[in-house]
Amino acid sequence: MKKQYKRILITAALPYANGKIHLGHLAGAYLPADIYARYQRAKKKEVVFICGSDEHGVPITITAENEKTTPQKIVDRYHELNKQTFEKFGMSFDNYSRTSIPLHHQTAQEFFLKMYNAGILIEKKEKQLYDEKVKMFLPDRYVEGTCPKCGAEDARGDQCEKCGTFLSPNEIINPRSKITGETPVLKETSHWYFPLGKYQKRLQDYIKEKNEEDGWRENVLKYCQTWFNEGLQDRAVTRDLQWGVPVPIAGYENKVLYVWFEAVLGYISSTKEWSYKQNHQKWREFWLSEDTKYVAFIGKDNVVFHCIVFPAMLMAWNDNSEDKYVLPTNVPANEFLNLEGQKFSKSRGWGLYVDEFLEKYPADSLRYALTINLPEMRDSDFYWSDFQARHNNELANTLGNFVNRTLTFVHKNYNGKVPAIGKISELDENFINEMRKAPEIIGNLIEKYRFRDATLEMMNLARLANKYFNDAEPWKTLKQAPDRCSTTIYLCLNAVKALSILFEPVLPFTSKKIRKMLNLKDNYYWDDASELSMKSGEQIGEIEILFNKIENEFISESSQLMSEGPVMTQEVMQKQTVTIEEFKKLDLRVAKVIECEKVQKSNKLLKLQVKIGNEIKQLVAGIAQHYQPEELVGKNIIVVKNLQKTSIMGIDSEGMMLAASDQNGKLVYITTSTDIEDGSIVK
Ligand code: B3M
Ligand code: ZN
Repeated sequence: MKKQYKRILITAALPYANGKIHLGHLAGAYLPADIYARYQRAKKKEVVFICGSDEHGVPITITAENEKTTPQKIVDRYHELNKQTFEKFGMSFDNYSRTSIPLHHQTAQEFFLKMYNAGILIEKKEKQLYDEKVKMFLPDRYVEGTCPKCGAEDARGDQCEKCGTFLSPNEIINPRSKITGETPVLKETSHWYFPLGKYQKRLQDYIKEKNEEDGWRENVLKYCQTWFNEGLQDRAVTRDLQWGVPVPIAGYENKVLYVWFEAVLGYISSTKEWSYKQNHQKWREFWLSEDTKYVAFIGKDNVVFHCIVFPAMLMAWNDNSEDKYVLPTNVPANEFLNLEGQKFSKSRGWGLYVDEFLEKYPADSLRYALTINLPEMRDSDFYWSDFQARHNNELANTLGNFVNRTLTFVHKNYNGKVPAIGKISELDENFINEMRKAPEIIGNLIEKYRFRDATLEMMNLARLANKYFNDAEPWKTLKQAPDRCSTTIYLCLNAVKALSILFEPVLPFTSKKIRKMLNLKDNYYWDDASELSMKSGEQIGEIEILFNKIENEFISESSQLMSEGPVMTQEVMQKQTVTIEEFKKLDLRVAKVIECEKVQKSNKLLKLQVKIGNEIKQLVAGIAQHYQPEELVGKNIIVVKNLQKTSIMGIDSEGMMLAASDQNGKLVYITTSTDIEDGSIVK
């Protein structure tokens, strides 16, 4: 028997406030969490949906050092920015907090002290890496070097990005200080450890029980099993750092709590903040009750912290307190979203920032394209061409078209009033049945965290509705059989209403527009989607176009931005150090432009034929706003000759020309100071 819960607590991973939100973040944790929250609200469940900025830890201080500013400035900037981006994207958080607030510090310290006073924590003296130049210990990402597992040369002290292995700085081979590049020395320090191993059996039982109850994802279970197989180890919960939550005991004045120890507690402090803002104590009902279903949405890289570390911390608290915290009922972690076949990577400058994306395209189109393609079982990809096709063929041509043709028909032939329902034919009956079933089918998929499939079903209903409209041919029956016609249109209007409800979790902005067009309130119940509840004789609202087509040219220019270096490189961003071997992989050459012309239908692109020694190559470059084609002919430029071939607006590009923006924003090509023969190697 499925347990019946009184309320639902939903959390989404707290993003580090050291950078902007990109598409990978959305697909990992935020979009699924929002769909789930919106659906549960429509089911009239008592829901609280919690998030906030993770403002501590080495990722923040390193960003501050790179940008020569303070951690406070960094977190202030990104907290605001990310909060606004989430709003524009339609995230319906009940509270978006930050871990730098005093309430969070208190909450985290209270947890630490509870464990400390109960004698759970163990103090250990040990040698850790230390940078003598800046007189500082080097925890986590302050160390870089060779990965002991896969040999990658740029592994970070906390994790190797290449093979995903979690590491500790002492395991890194040939360690370097991230601050000075120097080889660190070993120096003694002391820290408090949480004995995770002691909880292993209970954690395994806990996951087994919750999996039986709520069906955990296979991939999540697999990650946990790997940890259990290796045997859980003691984990340090303090760090030699200045930035963070101070360790509240004597002798530890210069240390802070490990960011992962306190960040997960940010869910609790953010819920408290939500409560206190409204003068109630509801956070207690949500967190300290067995009647709460707690669902924690995260990306796969955070599984161990949410399925193992956090539950163990809550167990430790619960063993020593009257107040007992609820443990996650499920942790539906997603795999990664890649971009055009490559991993998102801040350090490599490959990614798409959400705020920049939303300046060009509607949030709902992005929500739809991402949801239909969520990495629920395995990694998936965002492709521009897919985004365009989803928007044009599904949102505009299927959903938008059905809503538009129905409402236009009502305005034109029924004075904008809901017509009456007459006798039901077999065709009508079948359509009514499909509408009846949809809320439950879609709802069940959402309850099972299968958001892709749920969205397919939503769009199927829109397809079916279009087919019904076609088969019923109201434009013919209008004169020949008016009663048939009004029944058809009455049912279509109910289908439009159903779609406004069922699509709302994925397309909240569109749903709102549809409801306005129908003159309906935004407050509804999910199951109303299956009722024929439109009232005959009532006036509907004005028609608005839901989705304008995205033209090829527009999308090509967006993807052009990426193929020349993604949108995110416009930001001041510290690029990762490369080795000389890595640099040598680039085949940079002097090339002579022999032909140059504008790319048709684009105002940004030029097509060039360049001569590199005895080879001719074709390049497409985004510099049409900066040069007339004839200005480039005969010039020597520098090109990356061995760049993977790509197609831009259907034209092959076999390399890349180098250019730099001047102080006026003009993109100028790079050349040599004397006229060198084309084909010469640039080194
Ligand atoms: N800030 C890591 C991340 O942004 C971390 C999540 C914290 S959840 C409590 O991926
Ligand atoms: Zn590795």
